[in-house]
Amino acid sequence: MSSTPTLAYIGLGSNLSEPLAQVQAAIHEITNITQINVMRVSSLYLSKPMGPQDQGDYINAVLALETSLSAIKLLDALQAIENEAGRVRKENRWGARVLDLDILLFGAEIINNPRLTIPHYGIKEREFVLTPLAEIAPNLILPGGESVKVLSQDIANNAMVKLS
Ligand code: ROI
Repeated sequence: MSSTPTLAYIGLGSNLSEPLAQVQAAIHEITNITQINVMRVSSLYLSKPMGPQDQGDYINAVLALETSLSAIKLLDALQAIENEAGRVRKENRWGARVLDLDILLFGAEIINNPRLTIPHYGIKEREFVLTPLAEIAPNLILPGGESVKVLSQDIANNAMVKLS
């Protein structure tokens, strides 16, 4: 018996230890997971840090995947990739990080538990999430009814650069 896979969106970010290579390697690792089919990958973007400014610029991207995993199992798989990359959990919430993999959306699910808040609380306010998300899913409507394309057109511009 196989159930319908869930379409999920993942935000990727890094500003330590060769951020570009970190994000590219993470995309590769996610693609290699048996229960995951990566459907679309956005361009990579160079973004100014949100939060304290005494940290390097970030590489950000968003990808769309289909998976038979539950949201928590997907989180486990993504955290294993973060840990492998040398991510130290407990590190400053607003500080530099080797690799951040956030589940932005998981189908139409709304999840609020200590490990997982979905939709991700930052989607609507973060240019480095909205712009790549709108690139790969312009017609997406958030569970709250907002259009990703409209949100991305309205978000304040913070000198983000699209690479390649
Ligand atoms: N700033 C940018 N530009 N990109 C990120 O991925 C990012 N991630 C974070 C904080 C520290 C909020 N700032 C960020 O966790």
